[in-house]
This record gives sequence, C-alpha cells and structure tokens, in this order.
Amino acid sequence: ESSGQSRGKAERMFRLMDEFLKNDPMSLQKDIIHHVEFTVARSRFSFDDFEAYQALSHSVRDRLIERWHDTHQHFKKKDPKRLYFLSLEFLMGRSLSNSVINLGIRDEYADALAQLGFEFEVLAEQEGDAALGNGGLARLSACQMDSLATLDYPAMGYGLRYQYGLFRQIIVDGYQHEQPDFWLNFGNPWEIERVQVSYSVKFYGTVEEKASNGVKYHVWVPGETVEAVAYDNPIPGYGTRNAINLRLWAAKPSGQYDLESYNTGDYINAVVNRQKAEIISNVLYPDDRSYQGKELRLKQQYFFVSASTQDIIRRFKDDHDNFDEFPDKVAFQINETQPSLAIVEVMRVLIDEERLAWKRAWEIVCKLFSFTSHSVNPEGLEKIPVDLLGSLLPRHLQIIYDINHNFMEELKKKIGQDYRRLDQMSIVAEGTVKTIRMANLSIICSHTVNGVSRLHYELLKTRVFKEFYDLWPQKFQYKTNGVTQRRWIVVSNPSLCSLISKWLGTEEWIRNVDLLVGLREHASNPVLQQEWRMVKKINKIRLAEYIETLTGVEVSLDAMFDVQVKRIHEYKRQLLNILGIIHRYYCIKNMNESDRKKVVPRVCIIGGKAAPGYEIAKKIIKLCHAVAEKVNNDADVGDLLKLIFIPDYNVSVAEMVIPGSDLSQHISTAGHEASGTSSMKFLMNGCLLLATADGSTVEIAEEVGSENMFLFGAKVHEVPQLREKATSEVPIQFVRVVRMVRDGYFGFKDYFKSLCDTVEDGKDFYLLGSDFSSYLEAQAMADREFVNEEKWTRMSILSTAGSGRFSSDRTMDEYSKLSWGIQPCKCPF
Ligand code: B1H
Repeated sequence: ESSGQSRGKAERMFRLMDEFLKNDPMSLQKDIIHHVEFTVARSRFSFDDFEAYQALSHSVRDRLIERWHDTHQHFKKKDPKRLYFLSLEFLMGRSLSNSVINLGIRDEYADALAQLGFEFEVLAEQEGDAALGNGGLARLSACQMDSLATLDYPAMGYGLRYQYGLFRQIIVDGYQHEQPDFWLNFGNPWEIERVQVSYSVKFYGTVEEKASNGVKYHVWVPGETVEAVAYDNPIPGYGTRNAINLRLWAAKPSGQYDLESYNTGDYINAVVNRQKAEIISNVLYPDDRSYQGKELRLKQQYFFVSASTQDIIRRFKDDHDNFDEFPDKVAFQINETQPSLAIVEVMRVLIDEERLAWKRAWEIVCKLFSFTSHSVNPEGLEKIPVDLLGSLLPRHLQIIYDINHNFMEELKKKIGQDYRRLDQMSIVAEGTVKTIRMANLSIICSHTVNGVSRLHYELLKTRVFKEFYDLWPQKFQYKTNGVTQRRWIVVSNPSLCSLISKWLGTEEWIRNVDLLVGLREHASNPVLQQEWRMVKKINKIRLAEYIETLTGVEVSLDAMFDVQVKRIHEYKRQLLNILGIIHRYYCIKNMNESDRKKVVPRVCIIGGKAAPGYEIAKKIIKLCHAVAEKVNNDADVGDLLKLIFIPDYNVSVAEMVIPGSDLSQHISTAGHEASGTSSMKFLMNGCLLLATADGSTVEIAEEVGSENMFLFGAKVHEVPQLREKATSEVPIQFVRVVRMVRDGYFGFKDYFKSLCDTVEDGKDFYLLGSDFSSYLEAQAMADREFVNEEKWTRMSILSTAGSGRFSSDRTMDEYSKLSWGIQPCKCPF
C-alpha cells in the first residue's frame, strides 16, 4: 500500500469510529442494550441488575479504550520522558463510577439507565472491588495513578495481576476468618487481555562465563521459564482526554516446549506440570510489613520486575538505537523495596544482553531510579536470604555482590576502616543467615530517596537510614502523601461535591483542589452550615442503614459517629480505642440518671483486617466484638453508646463509611505511622480528627490549625524516654479497664490474657498506658465541641477547606518536578 492509500484507510476508519461512540442518552441506551445482547449474551428482554452492570461496564470500557488508544498514540508521537511506576500492590477498588465521572459522562449514563428502568447507583453496587493490595501503600498507588492521568503525565503503572486479591474477612462468633477473594470469577470488564504482549521470565539455573574477542561476558542458563502476559487497565484522567495504562502481569506456562518430557511419553504429566507456572500470580501476600523470606514471594517480585523491565526496554528500543538517551526518556519509581530487583535486572540486561561495559551501565542505572520508603522500623526492612536469592536468581546475586564490592571500596576511601559503619551500610548482611538488604540496595542505586511525610523524612535521616543520610544528604527528600479528591469526594460523597461546587461557584476544585480554601470565608455562614449538616445527615443515614443490615444494630443519627478504620496493628492502637470505650461504658454504668442525660451519645465504629498470622491483632478484633456484645445489649446504656465492628473493610466500604463519620481516629504511637492517608480522606469529607502527632497529622494540623483538631499523646521525641522509664505513671482508669478485660468482664478470660500482657506496665511498648489520660481528655473535648453545633460545623467546614495540600495531585507534581523530571503531555481532544 502507498502511504496515500493507507492514510485514506485510516481516515475512513477514524470516521467509522467517530460515529461509533456517541454519548447522548439515546446512543448510550442502544449501546448498553447492544452489550446485553452480544457481550453478556443475555436476552434484551430479560436481564438482571448484575447483567445490566456488566453491559453498562462494557459500554464504558469502550469509551475508556478509545481515549487510552489516543493517549498511547500521542505519547508515542511526542516521545516524552516517561515515568514507570512499579508497585507490587494497587488497591483500585471499583471502577464504574470513577470511570464515568472522570470521562465526564455520568449524568448521561444515569439518564440512559433511567430510561431503561435502571438506577445507576444500584448497578454500581453490583461491582466487586479490585483488591490487589493490603492497605495504605496500595491505595496510595491507586490514588497516584488517578492524579498522574488527570495531570496528563506520561506515566504507566506496572504490577501483578493476582488471581486472588486480599482475603475477604468474615466474622464468626467475633473471630476473624479469611476467605479467598475470587474477584475474577465473573469476568473483569476493566482489563484488556493482551495475549500478544508477553515475555519469558527466567528462574534458577546456572551462569556460564564466556568470552568473545577477548571480552568476558555472562550467560544465564535458566532452569525454568515462565511466560508473563499483560493485562492492561485504562486509568482515565478527569477533565482531560488522557487515559494512562496500568499494566498487570499474569503468569502463564511458557510456550517453549520441554521436548524431552513430551518425547518420553509422559504427555499428561508434562502438561500438568507446565500449568504450575500460574502459581506465581495466584495470590497476594496478606501481611503488610513483615517479611518471611518466602520463595514464592521473591518469585512474584522478580516475575513482575523482569516482565516490566523487558517491556520498558523494548518500548525504548523501538525508537532509539542506543542507550545514551535512556535516562532522558525513562524514570523508574520503586514503591517500597519490593520492586527493587528492577535495579539489578536493568543492570543485568545492559551488561549481559546489551553488552554495555559495567561502568557505562552503572552510570545509566544511577540516573534511572527513585525510591520511596514507607517504613519507619529498621527491623521491618526487607532482607532476602542469600541462599534463596542465589538459587532463584544466580546471576542477580553476582551482580549484587559486584555492586556492593564497588560501593564498599568507594566508601572505604571516604570513611576509612570504620568497620561498624561499613558493616551497617553493606548490602550484604553477615550473620547466621546471610541476607541481602533490599533497602540498602535501593538507596545506593537510586538518585533520590523519598519519605512520605516530613516527620517520616526526619526519622529516615536520623534513625532508619542515618548512615546513608550522612553520606549522601542530597539524595534524601520527602513528598507528603496525598489522596485523590475525585474518588474521595466526587465519587464517594456526591452531595458534598455539589455543595462545595455551589458555594465555590465552580467545579474547578476537582482538578485544582487548592480552591477548597475558598470555603473558609463561608465557614460561619448559617446557610452553608445548615446545608453542610444536611449533607452529613444524608451520609449518616446511608451508613446507619448499612450498619443495621450488616449487624442488626440500630444506631441513633443524633449520636456522634466516631470511626477508626484501617489495618489492625498494635502500633495503630485500636486497643487504645477499645479501652477508651470500656472506660466510657464504665462511667455511664456508674452515673446517676441526671448525669446520664448529659452524656453525648456515641456510635463507635471500628473496621479493619488483621494479617492471618498476626495473633494479637486477631485478639483485638475479638475483644471489639466481646465489648460490643456487652455494651450494645445493656439497657442502662441504650443510645448513649454503641460499638460496631464493620467486617471486610475495603475501598468500597471506605467510600461509604468516611463521608458518614463525624470524628475519626488516627492514634498511632508517635513515630510509628510513616504517613497515614485515611486521615486525609476524612479531612476532605469534613470529619474532625482525633489524632496523635504522627506522620501526616502533624502537617494536617499546620493546614487546618490544631484548634480544629483533637490532638493528644506523647510526641516523637518523648517516646524513647517514656519507654525507658521502669514504671510509668499509668492512670488508675487505665489499670481498671485492663483489669476488667483480664478478669473476664467481657468473657474469654484466657483468650484475652496475652493481649492484656502487651500493655502491662513495663511491657507496654506502644505506650497505651502513658497516653491514656491525654486520650480521654481529647475525647472529652470532642464531646464538648460536638454539642456546640455551630462550632462543630465550622470546624468541619474548615477541615475540608484545609485539605487541599493533601491531594495526590500535589504529590505527583512534586515527584514529577523534583524526582522524575517528567512533564505533562496532553492528548488533544
Ligand atoms: C506502609 C508498608 C508496607 N508502610 C511492606 N509499609 C509490605 C510494607 O507487603 N509488604 O511487603 C506492604 C506494605 N505500607 C504504609 O504506607 C504506611 O504504614 C502508612 O503510614 C503510609 O500512609 C502508607 C503510604 O505511604
């Protein structure tokens, strides 16, 4: 074909396409019905809500794909420097509402559905969550993808397509049980399977040294090969045509046949064995922050890193014939240490496959990577046993040793024979089990190391990575985390969204969240206040109905809804919350009738999953249920106090719980929460924060003013001394509530013993006892303010107004300018 002919063909196709995707309600109706009949293959005369949801999603998917193709073409044409965001976890949640809102066609779809006799909200509820992650780190990745798309950054996410996401939590007799999350069983309209985009990933085997023309090189002869197949998930930006890609890899048996076993006649076993390859992407590890040195986990890490690296290098080589420009066109972001083998993999490809000299390859690698740490605990850092790494990835271990050798030599020149320090900074940790320190590898090979809040950055500099900070202060930065206001206000709280737009006179804050400060001047306006309370009421009704269907407990809408939802961890101190509730219960029980009239009614809501092997966290969940059982059925208490545990807390549950809460708790022991991001979502939704000065809350207080929050507890610098103290001054109230649990007041005496032991004087590592008095004071303060409607509402409005800094839009702009060196690349409409 001549170029003229092919252009003619392209134009004709473009015209056909142009007619295809119209967004008026009539066209949308036709389109939905078309998908009912031909995609879902149900009769257009009879389909249920779930089938309607499927058809609707496919119709939306078509529109996503259109923009996603155009964005891809545009990036290819412009060839900007691109960001590749590598993360082993993405907590995307549901896609339908978010997609139609970002595409700007929500109302059109709602109209179209209404005419077909369906309600958009009802269909949206049919969707299950994509829960390919554990908690904050994973949801952060999801928020950041939304911001990157919205801000037109030429970015792409890479991760693993787990067959089973995070376990479902069910509660039986107050105990947590885990069930598999079969999220793909009913199909997933939000992904595009790309069977033709696949790469071989090698494992095990041996390394051979070869030479050509006197130059030595290494050949890795693998013992196993697995195929990585791409599944693309379009991520639409808001108010832009750009839709970027989240590429998740699934493991499939390799296409390379093992002739031997086929020829020996064991055909059935050969096929069955090949199928085992798929195990790699089967299941997400449910423990956040604990490393167990499991081979399968390491295989997952390398599998996704190798496929992504091959994909990135192939894309670069399509348009470039040498690697000189590689660092000008490519930025790698390493989310925590799990993807850090990418560093070694790029090094390996450059020297072994592209045959660059070590020095040249190393220069390139040093310009590519930026690493974000989310950790605060040096003991929690990822360490991979050398034996494990050496058997699974023999060549990588050699390269790590070489990198470490060079680094140690350099370091000796700088600091001399300071063996203690050399030892701490080495990538290889000697000991009974020799291990590779992934954080050291990441820091040494990255040009920037980011913390996730200012406080976290201070801890990285002075404790976690002190030795490295002293060596390379310029590498260390922080980018305070943020969340996307699209999902956390526009999607999850439509009433608040309309109210904000009305009072600001614009919807522009959805793209430029700083405009929320405009609410400040109206914070005392009685009309806004009235409307603001109305919105809160609507959301509380929705939450109360959910609670009632789920637990059978009826809650009063006049009560303060006090919420703590996050993963269950000792450092997050859900136990402090529960002990505070026991104290409140004790007080109510011991009051006379007239004092009871003055009690501010509370609905205490706790939700979150415990890692399956985390015994103490599981006991906290059981304690919550045991206390709830007693309190909720006590006639003396009535509506004054209710305790609700919300099972299976996940992204879609969060979207309902957060808008419906009055107060939220972020009460980690200072210095243990690197950032915390749920606080930001609550803040945006006008919920007041009861919090310790930890991670992001310190910066939140600077934005909204500490007078608009309930802050309490020991400060970071006080924590070490408090721990040192042989016995601290633990208040009588604390001793009493722990005693009640210990003595079996809530039953299960033996079961709760080890839980009570964790907070005994002298062993109370997370300082529940020493923070208890100030916690109760902060709670009492919240009670006092809550009855002052005018003041509470003003504080609530000021919270939303002060939340602008905590948008992931700001975070992504900072990373782009200061760490990645990328610029927006906007696809024309
Ligand atoms: C956070 C993790 C994490 N910090 C390892 N560390 C994991 C580490 O599966 N793993 O191996 C999983 C998760 N996650 C959280 O990151 C912090 O605790 C939060 O404070 C922070 O807000 C969040 C996002 O930065």
